[in-house]
Amino acid sequence: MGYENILLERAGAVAFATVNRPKVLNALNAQTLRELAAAFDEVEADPSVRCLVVTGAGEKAFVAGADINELAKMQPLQAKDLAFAGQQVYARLEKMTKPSVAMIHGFALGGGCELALACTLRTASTTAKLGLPEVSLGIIPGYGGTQRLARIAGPGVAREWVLTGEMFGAEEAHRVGVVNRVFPPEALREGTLKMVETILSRGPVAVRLALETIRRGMNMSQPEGEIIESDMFALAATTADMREGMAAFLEKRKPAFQGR
Ligand code: CO8
Repeated sequence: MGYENILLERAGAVAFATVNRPKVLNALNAQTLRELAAAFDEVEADPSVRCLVVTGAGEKAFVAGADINELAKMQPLQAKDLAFAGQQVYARLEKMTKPSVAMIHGFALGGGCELALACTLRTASTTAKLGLPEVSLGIIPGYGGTQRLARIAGPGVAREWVLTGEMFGAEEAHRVGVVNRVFPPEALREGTLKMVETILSRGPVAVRLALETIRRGMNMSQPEGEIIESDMFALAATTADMREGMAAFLEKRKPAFQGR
């Protein structure tokens, strides 16, 4: 598919999906959300891609939220449909079999913060500002933010962020566990890619199984989650990657994983 509002680029095993509407701080209108959904499908279907980095174009913003020009016109049932449609797009991202990293510089607000929360991991530059300012507009987060923030950082943090609508700097977001790693602006890309390279150097099947196990376990009790874990552990034990990983350790060499 041809994209107008996003850029989808590949560099080796890493794909970059960049929201590209810098004049409106990469605000997400309906078309941009549709394009993101198509990009997630494309990345998932491409066996040469093993990790997705999501980011925003321009100096000022990752994504400053849903496009308020569109939101301002919505009626209640339309609002429900819009929220539901966006939730499906973000669920698509979250359920990908490949890890995703939100690389955040500048503003990540509202639907933009929620986009970052739907990624597997988040890196940020020291200049990043994150938040869920929806209550300032008389609405609440509608792209999964109330649910994901509470799961990632706990209900106390979710209540603080959602009820105050304030913006939080990268260091604070890191302190409460929303952001995994913080870098100076000039080192954000390199630092993010270094983390990605580390993940890519591990057993590919193991990474995929671990990702799925954590995601599925988030929505069930611990004993149920541990059943998934032992099943996935057994599946990992059937792989050539497991034999290679253990042989490499015992032979004191680097593993050459084949992803099977
Ligand atoms: N939507 C539309 N346009 C936007 C948005 C946005 N979210 N954010 C910024 N813009 C536009 C501005 O209107 C401005 O356009 P113009 O140049 O034509 O006036 C341009 O981007 C630059 O922005 P500013 O001049 O405002 O830049 P500042 O540096 O002064 O301020 C801020 C930056 C603080 C980020 C400010 O732009 C701002 O507060 N933006 C809105 C942030 C916000 O409230 N985001 C949440 C939106 S609601 C949401 O995301 C809900 C998600 C769930 C929806 C579920 C159902 C549909």
